[in-house]
Amino acid sequence: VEAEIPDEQKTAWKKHSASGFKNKEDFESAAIRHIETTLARSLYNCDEGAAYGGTALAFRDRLIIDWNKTQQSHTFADQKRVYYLSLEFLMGRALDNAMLNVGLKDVARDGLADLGFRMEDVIGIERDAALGNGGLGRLAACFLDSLASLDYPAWGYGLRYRYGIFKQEIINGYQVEVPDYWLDFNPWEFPRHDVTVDIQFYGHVRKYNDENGRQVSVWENGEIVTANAYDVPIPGYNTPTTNNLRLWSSKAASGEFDFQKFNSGEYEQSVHDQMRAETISAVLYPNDNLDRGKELRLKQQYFWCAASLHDIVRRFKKSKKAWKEFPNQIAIQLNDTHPTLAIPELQRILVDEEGLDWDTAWSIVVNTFGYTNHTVMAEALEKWSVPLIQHLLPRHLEIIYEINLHFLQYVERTFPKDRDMLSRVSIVEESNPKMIRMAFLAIVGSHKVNGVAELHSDLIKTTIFKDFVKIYGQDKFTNVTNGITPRRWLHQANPKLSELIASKLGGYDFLKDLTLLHKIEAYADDKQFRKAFQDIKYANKTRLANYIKDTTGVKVNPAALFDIQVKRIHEYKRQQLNIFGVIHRYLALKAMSPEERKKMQPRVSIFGGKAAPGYWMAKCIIHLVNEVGRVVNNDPEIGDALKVIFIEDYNVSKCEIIAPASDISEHISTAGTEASGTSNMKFVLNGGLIIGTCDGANIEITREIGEDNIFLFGNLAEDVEDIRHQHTYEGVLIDDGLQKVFDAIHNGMFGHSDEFSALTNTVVNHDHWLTSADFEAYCKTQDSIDVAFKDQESWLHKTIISVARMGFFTADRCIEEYAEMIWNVEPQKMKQNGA
Ligand code: CR6
Repeated sequence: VEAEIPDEQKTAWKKHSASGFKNKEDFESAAIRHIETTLARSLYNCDEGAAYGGTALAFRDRLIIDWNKTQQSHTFADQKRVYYLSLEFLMGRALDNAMLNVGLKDVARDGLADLGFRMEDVIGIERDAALGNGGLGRLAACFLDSLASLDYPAWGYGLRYRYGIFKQEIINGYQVEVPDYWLDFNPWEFPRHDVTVDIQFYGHVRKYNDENGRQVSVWENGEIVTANAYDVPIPGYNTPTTNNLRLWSSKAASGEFDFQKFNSGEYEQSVHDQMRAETISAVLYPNDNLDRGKELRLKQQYFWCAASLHDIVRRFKKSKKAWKEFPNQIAIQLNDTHPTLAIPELQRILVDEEGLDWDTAWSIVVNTFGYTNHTVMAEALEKWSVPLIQHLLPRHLEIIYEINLHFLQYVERTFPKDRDMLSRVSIVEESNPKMIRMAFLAIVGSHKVNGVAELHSDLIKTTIFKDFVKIYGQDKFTNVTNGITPRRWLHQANPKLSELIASKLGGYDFLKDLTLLHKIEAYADDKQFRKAFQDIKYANKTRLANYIKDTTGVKVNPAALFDIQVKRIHEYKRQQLNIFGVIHRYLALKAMSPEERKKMQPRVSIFGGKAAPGYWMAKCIIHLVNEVGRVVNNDPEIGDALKVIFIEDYNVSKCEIIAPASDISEHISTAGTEASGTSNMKFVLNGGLIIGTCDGANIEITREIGEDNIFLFGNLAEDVEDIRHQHTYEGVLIDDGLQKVFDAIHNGMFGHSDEFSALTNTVVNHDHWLTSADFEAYCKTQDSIDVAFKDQESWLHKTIISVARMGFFTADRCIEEYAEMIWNVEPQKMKQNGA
């Protein structure tokens, strides 16, 4: 292609070809140009918002230059690419990350200072890109950062929701949801009006025999919606590699905006059609670990899968390679079962549109896909009703049935004596209505299935997917323990700690090889290092204390023990255990003499997290936390001994302030329910310790950092089922301490007790989440934390050792494991000049 371009053209082009700024002067010139022209502001009306806009646009220009070079280089190299399909990408803010990854934050800081702005204020203007619910979406964002940082040729594919996760307001102690219209000004996306895909829904399947007598299926007469691409550049750290996150937005197909109707006065109807099409990508479903089976959600899933696959296939076809090369060129990872329709969709493209025979097509499909499972909880496992799929995607339903038929025939041949096996593993559940089990379809259509922490990966093999291990063997199932990007979660969120580590390690190499952290273990007993480490923690706690003062009006003492639980509110995550424990502590403090109280370790209990709008119990928990805070924080007897804070609207950018400020963080899910958890990793990496159950990645964190450095408690996963059985047959035994907490609630200590009866009743009636069974151990462990915290020297020793041993939990390690075990892809390094 290059040879075809005349030299004069090349010269003219190269003379003016954009190059990114590298110094302060050029940054200022780029920012001011954008402020004056793109934003139409001047010296006299440039506020912080405009300063942010100019800075962001200057950096976007830089990223786009590297983005173009990366895409060119990947196309020329013509090697295998990874596509990460995720309905959620919880990116948070982009500016700080972009500045750090391209290594120009200091340049921008100086430039902004010249223009009269403080870097922190400018960064604070940006709205979070909150296109996710919790861990699953944030994991996808961390993976994109690692893929780019390690130079893997990789794209993310997602939906461009007009509304991300709702904004949470707390009004009179209750959660109120407010829409998050985040696209007002988003300099980080590039609309690609030329990249569109028409997506079909509904319609019917027509069959005929072609000239060779082969039966052909055509899916026709459906409703068409157009998918429009928006590209978000993903810069790697300290590398020119800049990958792409492609988000699809829905709009009415141009042919569909019916000019007939328009002209004949049915203007309203034609606008209505337009709006209906746009509804598909309008909102992110706000449920975490819960499947609700809504038709619009299925439409979202197909719309996004079909658009992404069309794009991937289009790119592959340009290479003119044979179809059997498809899995050697392309790896597609399914982030949970949300993109499972990509499996029958690729089969449909290969068989119906490209004319491959079923078996050839199917082997391409299976070798292309990998599936990551993120939960064992029944209520989160996706199922779609057969009548719904029949209506919306008639051809896909046929294909799913045929996939199932081939699969069941294989199972029958392999296990001729086990009749029950067939109904247990069938992709179609014989219920009324019949349901498609998406996880089963995902397993059958993928060559590898992985869980996200060791315990979780073991559990899926022994519980929900047990039969599939028998059918396919152990090798199809594997584990990739989750990780986090140290760029955002150490360097960006905790620059002072990053700097301290770099000062001992002789540079920032650890940000790309986190195992290098082990070298700071040598400083765990170094007086000066300890002092510096402690001062950083104190400064981070002060920063959070100031934030709390500004947003809630409550003054907390940074010298107190900061005990933090921030994550989605969910019964299985057991914020109720935490708040009942807080009440228990409050009652104990009230029963003491002032002298005794003075001797107690002061504590600030901090909560944060959103409840799904339809999740009543989770909302009750939020309300109780706020009511307890109201009472405790205003109790003059208590003073600094205990404060209870609920941080409103927890999100990624708030986590960046919160994670560096913990002494203790809580990861206390009922054993066997939290697949991995990733905030546990963020807190320890930032010099905090954990109170936790033997669940998810807590177990591996313990193995890495040592049992002495974590506060574990509670029943084990293997005993949970037995205890639940006991509850059913013998009733729930309510712990004495917990009973006192319930009495206080019932006596109205925290307002109208009716408001909380659902919360206490569920413990008394079933206690499915073992709140009572684990209560005593939880409180005792909290007491032991008070004692341990008093010995600050030993506490510092524990925290430093823990940081030093967190190397394993980098998302870079995850990506390398996926690349080797599942994708079989290699990095593609560009030269520093991007050639
Ligand atoms: N809710 C798990 O619950 C895990 C993440 C990412 C979750 C959590 O333990 O760390 O995925 N599962 O693997 C789902 O979303 C289904 C989550 O974030």
